[in-house]
Amino acid sequence: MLQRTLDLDPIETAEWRDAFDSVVALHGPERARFLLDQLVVMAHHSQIGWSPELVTPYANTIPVQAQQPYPGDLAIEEKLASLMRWNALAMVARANAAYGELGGHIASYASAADLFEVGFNHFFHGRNPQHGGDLVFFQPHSAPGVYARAFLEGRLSDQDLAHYRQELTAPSAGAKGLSSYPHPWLMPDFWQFPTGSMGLGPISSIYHARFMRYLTHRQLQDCNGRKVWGVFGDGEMDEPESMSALTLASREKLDNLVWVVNCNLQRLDGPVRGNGRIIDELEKLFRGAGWNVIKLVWGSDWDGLFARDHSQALLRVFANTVDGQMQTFAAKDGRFNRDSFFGQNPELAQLAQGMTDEQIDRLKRGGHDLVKIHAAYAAAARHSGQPTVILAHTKKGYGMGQAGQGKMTTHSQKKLDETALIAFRNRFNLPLSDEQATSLAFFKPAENSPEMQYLHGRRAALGGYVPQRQTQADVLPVPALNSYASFALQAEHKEMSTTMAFVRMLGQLLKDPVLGPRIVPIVADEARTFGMANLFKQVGIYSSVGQKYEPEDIGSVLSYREAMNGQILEEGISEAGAIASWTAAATSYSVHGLAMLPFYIYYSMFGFQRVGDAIWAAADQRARGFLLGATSGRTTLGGEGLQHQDGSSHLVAATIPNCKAYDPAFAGEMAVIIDHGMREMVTEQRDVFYYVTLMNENYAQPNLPADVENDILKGCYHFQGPVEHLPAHAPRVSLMGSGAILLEVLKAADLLAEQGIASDVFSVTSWSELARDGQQQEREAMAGRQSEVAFVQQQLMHSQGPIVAATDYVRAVPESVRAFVPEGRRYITLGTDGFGRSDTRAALRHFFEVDAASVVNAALYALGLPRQP
Ligand SMILES: Cc1ncc(C[n+]2csc(CCOP(=O)(O)OP(=O)(O)O)c2C)c(N)n1
Repeated sequence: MLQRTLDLDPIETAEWRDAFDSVVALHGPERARFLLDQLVVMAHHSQIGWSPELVTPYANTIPVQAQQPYPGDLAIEEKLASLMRWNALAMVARANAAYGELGGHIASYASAADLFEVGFNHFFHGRNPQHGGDLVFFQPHSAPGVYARAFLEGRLSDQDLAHYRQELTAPSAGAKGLSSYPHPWLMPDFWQFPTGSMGLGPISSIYHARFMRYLTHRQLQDCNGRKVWGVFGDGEMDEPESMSALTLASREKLDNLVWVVNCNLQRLDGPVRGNGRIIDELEKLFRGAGWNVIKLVWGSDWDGLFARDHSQALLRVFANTVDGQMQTFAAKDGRFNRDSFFGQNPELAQLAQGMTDEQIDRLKRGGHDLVKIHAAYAAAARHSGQPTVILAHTKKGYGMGQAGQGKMTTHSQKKLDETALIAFRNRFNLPLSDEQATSLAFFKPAENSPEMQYLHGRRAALGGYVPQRQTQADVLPVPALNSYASFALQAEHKEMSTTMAFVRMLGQLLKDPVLGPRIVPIVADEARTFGMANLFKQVGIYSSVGQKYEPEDIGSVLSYREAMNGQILEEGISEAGAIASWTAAATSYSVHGLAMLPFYIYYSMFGFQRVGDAIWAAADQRARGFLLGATSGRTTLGGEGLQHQDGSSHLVAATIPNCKAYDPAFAGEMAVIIDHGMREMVTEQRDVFYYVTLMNENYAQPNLPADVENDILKGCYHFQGPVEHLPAHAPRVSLMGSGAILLEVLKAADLLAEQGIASDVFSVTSWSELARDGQQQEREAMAGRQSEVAFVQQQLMHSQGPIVAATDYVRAVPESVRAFVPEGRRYITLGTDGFGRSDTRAALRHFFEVDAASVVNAALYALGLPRQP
């Protein structure tokens, strides 16, 4: 095949080029685009195997003539940006001078400062009664820059800055400790979105933007005019989560979403694409995914060079310069760049002729030029019908000079020597004496200075300070439990699974006139698995375009119904997407001041195990909502085998401080838990979320015994005592069971009774709540404060003999309460450690030794009685 670059007939080529040039000159770009589109159609028709390249030259997307005049005071903004840079640097360097172990980053914010500042001065809206506020996701390790700004804004004191990364010691100095990265859990009035785990910020921003559309389309809150901005790293784009929802954003036409990818070409260890060009790669990726791409490559001082470069020598050289080389140019001085970059050919050398080495050194990349940044942001903010990504070319460690700019090691640089500090001061014209610079003094101009007035004025014009986390939301009443769950409370031994019971309850709750509309059912392509298909018809599946087709099953009662005001979020096969979606809904109370109540139901194995880090981030973001781990347990989901059978989610759930995890056996227990959770989250407005496991095993559901509600919530209740006909002196055991394995425990109690052994059966609804209570009481006691007997101990005290605890989870789950069982009583745990596999439930329970026979065996062993054949 011939190379596309081989020109077989240069004269013919020149004619085509001239023709095209004259079209642009005479009829303008619109006509030129039209003709090109026509040619593309022809090329497709003729099947010549050609399509246009997705990548454009290494130059700014926005031509100089399309730039609007800068609406701000450039001189003041430059000064302010320099102050932010300084205070951010001083904060990190001071913390590390005092305690070398604290860590922190200087170079990332140094590259992102101007990108942040243009946003703060001109684009990021604060929330106030007139404007719902923009959502801004900040690159985590650039947090010092955001603190530096809040310091000038008067929202943080110099003492706070002096306690960067010292959250524990700060209060004793009357200061607020500043968290390493954006953590709403640690700074609940400040940060809105946790971004510290790379990749989660990007995907989360997409789902937050989509959720705003959902709120608007469902007429719950008008989010028009509000934007989601995200500043992310080019290295961060490697994370699968960063990329995984790009097409959702374009499919949903999320023009309320703008990403700024800070392309400083470096990550932690070295270049992002040393042997390639990350900007080209991302341009292709985003364009292919349907985004509007704005390349912000070169600063204004390059405009003149490009204008004089008639032979396009610059673009040709850029096309052959890989990022590793570009980084070297960033790290070296003007002299080097004159020789090595402009020295590459005579045309370039001529372009550089009129410039001093200093001027060459100061040639800005696009992401450091306020004017160019503004032009890109303005174009992004105006753009409609697509999300926008701005690929901003910067230098990592910008302005750190020999100490760090473009250096391989710059990411982790936390200290600068005196010479470097003075050089930095000089580089940014900072109003600091040598002494102030070398002692890393924070600097804040006088309140009445033009800079400070400008700073406050800009934020006032944009509606308030950013970031700022608010928590006021309407209190939602929860209907009486009996009104929607009496079938579960008084189940009269009807056979059903807890999943069926949950779905029935959800269907009822959705009908509640107040709470119903606030419920957000979320699935990742498993609604039918969980018997939720009836909800398709009842509340509809959310679609931003309604339903443009006649569903195949239109005649059926359960027909597939998509609607613009549909309530269910059907996220397709993306657990990462579904959990991001859940997080957006679960934090709506704070981000939008509108309490929503999401129920995300999924295969429990694909929760904590698959997207555990995203759940951790949701916890940090103070999510309120329900995660329903359906088809849970290692043996309850018989046929599905090793990768589906979950024996561990409760172990992980227990490690999340604001997650309350329950493994109820019966529909009535589950109803009590859901009811209480709803009250805790939307009525009392506590920052907790619930994880409840559900089973697909059908069995007879008993009536809920009287007065056990509180015990269910605390984690365990006495379900039944010994059968009456046994003599008083019969040997006794206590049996504890949770989830589906409680039924095995109950069978074991019958088998033991046949052997003359009396047992008390406890239904354990939450091992983690029991363990937490025990640990809490122990801590109180050790601190010499008033404490109570651990709740699990109190419950067990009314029984006698050894204790056998069995679950469908790994043994570590029931082991978590070992320390709190009454003294002197043997405690044996049975669990499902090991890989799952496929077989019947009975076979699996036998294999994992959690069936009734195994419980009996354990009880006999604990009693010192011979094993029955
Ligand atoms: C999931 C995850 N992995 C690794 C890290 C550690 N980490 C923090 S910043 C960073 C490099 C970031 O590079 P880039 O995104 O290019 O941003 P830059 O600092 O260069 O602007 C790494 C690896 C992290 N925070 N999260």
